[in-house]
Amino acid sequence: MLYPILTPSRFLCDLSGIWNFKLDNGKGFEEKWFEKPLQDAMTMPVPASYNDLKEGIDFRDHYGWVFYQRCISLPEMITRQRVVLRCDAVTHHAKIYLDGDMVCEHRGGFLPFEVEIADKMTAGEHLLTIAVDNVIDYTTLPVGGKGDMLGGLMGGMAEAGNTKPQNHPNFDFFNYCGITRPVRIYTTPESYIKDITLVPRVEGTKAEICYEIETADQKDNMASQEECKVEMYDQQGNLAAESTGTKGILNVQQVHLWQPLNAYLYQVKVKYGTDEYTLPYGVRTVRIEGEKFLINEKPFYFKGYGKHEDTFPNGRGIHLPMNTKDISLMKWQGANSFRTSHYPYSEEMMRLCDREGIVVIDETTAVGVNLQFGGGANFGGTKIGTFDPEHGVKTQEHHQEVVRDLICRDKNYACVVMWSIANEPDSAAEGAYEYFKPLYDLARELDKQKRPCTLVSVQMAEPQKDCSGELSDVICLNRYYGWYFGGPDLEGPELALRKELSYWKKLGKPVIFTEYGADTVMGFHDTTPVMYTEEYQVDYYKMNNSVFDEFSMVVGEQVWNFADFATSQSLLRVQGNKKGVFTRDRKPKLAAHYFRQRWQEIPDFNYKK
Ligand code: GCB
Repeated sequence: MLYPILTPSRFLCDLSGIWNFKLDNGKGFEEKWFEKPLQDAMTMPVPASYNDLKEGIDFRDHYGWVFYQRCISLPEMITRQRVVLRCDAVTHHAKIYLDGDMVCEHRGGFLPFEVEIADKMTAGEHLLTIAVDNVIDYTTLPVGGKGDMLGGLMGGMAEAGNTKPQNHPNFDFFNYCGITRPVRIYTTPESYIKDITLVPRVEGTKAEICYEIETADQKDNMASQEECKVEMYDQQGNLAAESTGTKGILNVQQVHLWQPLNAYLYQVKVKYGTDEYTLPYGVRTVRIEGEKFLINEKPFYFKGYGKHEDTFPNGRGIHLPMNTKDISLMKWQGANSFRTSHYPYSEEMMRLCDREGIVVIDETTAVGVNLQFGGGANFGGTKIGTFDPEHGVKTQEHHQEVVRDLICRDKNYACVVMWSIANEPDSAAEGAYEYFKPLYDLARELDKQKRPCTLVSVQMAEPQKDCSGELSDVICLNRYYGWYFGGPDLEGPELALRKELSYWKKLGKPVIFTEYGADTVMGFHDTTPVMYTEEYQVDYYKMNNSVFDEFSMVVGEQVWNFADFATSQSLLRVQGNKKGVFTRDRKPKLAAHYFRQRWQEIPDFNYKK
């Protein structure tokens, strides 16, 4: 799916701004709020999560639907083209109405969707309503507990007589929702470029970029026979390669590779009939060889983070300045990568990483596929077999949709070097292999670049039983030796970590630590490093890192988390998760300086011999 841009053939209009907004009181659909202007509406910015923007727990924790509304109109000359309304992310379930008619419905809160609206955009003003639902359950990704589920603090409240319907996130981040990324209208000619797929092959100084252009002709709804021209320009604006036809090869003679922290982007200009589209594109290769993760044929070492899209008061709403700041802080430390834990990040962030040379492990929304233990802070969930056909999750079909849509959206980014199919699923449970095998197969079939695939394994899965061992190209481990497991002792956990790594070593695959961390409250200090102090966090990391350094197959360390972030309330969370190496407003804890020193000494390539 192409990112919407302004080109000589395409108009683009951003609908960001202050919209009208109303929480559903249970009557929104019955009274057809989408047919007329919302009564007693509040103001609400788009894009943003709404939760932290007005006061009160009933607002923040609202369960169910909300309605966003505004008027739109288009100049007549624009409506002679194909007109598309595109939402980049609506969390988690959207129904879109134009003048009271539903034009589109979409499930899943972190990937884009679009609908053609030209026939509705007659002269004059039109009422656009987007109804958004935040309910999560056994059918959604991320997974939520069932309405009647007890467990954790929320369970305690239910037991104490609170029967109000509420979400029970089976994951450790606040269930922010709303229209969190831009809503845009764009146009194309009737015959248009629908999609572009680029696959690099590099041989010495030469590169062959295999391309495929999907086109469509609005009139007969089939691929038409307009001429297709593809040109590739280097950063100086010189033509580096060209070809014609919807399928072919771009031959680049002296290729300038995209390198981690040293990005280089070509501009691939596609012309099809009267339509034009330009795609920034980095040429690089990715491959696994034995224990090594090769980028451009050199063994790469991942230094960086698991992150969140989480800021105050935007919630999960897109925050361009913070994206820029985060990458700047990572570079200040010598970090080179992050994982989009636990959902696909905005396309603006992906494009930024392509420009900044930040390496990305790209994750789906599959978090909480683990009914046995609950995600992160949500311990104490009901014991149900995760993949139990009757009582377990019902996410398989939607999971496939998410894998498909993620790869469709992100397949051309040079920054994306691996797909993460899920975070901490119950991957050692009965039925896990049967659940995950088709998802790996699908990802491998859809990604023409054949990037490695992984799932991020939880510590509670016994390594020998974890289906990741067989299915993943790279073993990704979330481990909390010295925090949830053994803390505050660091000696026993050190032995246990070494023992576990000796097992993984036998598989002969690369291993990346995709999470390890300790909650640390900024400003807590002590001469004896006790838990929650900044000193303990540093000691915790020193212990873990020293063990990683002993193992040649450990090819990366991604700390949990880059910054403190908001979560559901629970006894284990002090105004959120405090495992950040930076605070939520991006001030460094002691550990940030420690990692700055360590990572500046670790080269991006050839760290492990
Ligand atoms: C995990 C989860 C992450 C949590 C983290 C924690 O394993 O993947 O979402 O936030 O642990 O801090 O407990």
